[in-house]
Amino acid sequence: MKVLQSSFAQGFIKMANDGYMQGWHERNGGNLSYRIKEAEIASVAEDISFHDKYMPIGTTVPGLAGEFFMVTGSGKFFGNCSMDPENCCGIIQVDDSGEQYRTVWGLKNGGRPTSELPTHLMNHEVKKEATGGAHRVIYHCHATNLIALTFVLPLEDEVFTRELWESATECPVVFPAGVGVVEWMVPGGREIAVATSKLMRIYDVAVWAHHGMFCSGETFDLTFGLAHTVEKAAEILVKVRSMTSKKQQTITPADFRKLAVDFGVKLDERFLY
Ligand code: 2HA
Ligand code: ZN
Repeated sequence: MKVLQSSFAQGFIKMANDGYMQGWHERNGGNLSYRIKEAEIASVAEDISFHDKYMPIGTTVPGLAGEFFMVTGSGKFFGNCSMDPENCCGIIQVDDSGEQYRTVWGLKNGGRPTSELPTHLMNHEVKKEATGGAHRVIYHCHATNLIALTFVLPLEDEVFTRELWESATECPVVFPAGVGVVEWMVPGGREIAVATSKLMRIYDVAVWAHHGMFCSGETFDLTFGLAHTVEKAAEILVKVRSMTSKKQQTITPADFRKLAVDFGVKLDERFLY
């Protein structure tokens, strides 16, 4: 089978387009990666070529040795992924040392994987271990309202988690572990990758101050839905704060504890201050 006939590639491209339609991917903003299953890569073997040379990842991910990833390309526009997937997206393989990758499909005309490859792969490595291999999708988007909040809320996990949870009842059910916050850092390198993957050990969402968010999940639907839920809550909070500096009423810590019992989720008391 050709890569573009596979359900994983079609799901990848649909998610990129869904994010674009939300307005979270201006120009070349954002990036997406998917850790491909063994059976999936075997099913597209006829379309894979091992002729490209290995390039440095920019960090070391020994836990991902030999794994294949579908990724968006550096400088490529999410809005073009569905129209021109072989140029805008690619499949890469990590080498046995976890220090290099090679392109085995797509990224035509000398394209390279996303500039955030170190963060994507370090997140994948952490999540693969933390979820027993269940998480396969890492998604970075420039969600407008969440970015706006990073200018007005203290950059603390406890504050972002609690404010987002209060903004929509479903939030603590969708991201019961909460969200982590990375202070402003230069994007694209190893340092921000280390800071982000540290948070990803605990959370499925990491906020990048004045930049965007990273989400991790099992499937394209769940990962996109997670980003969508976080951004919807952020939008509600932006509207509330635009109307008033003081909430008349809200969801209280006691309410969250009741919700946790009924929905069978564990909410860390750290967020129920
Ligand atoms: O341009 O979003 O963080 C891609 C990015 C970098
Ligand atoms: Zn970005």
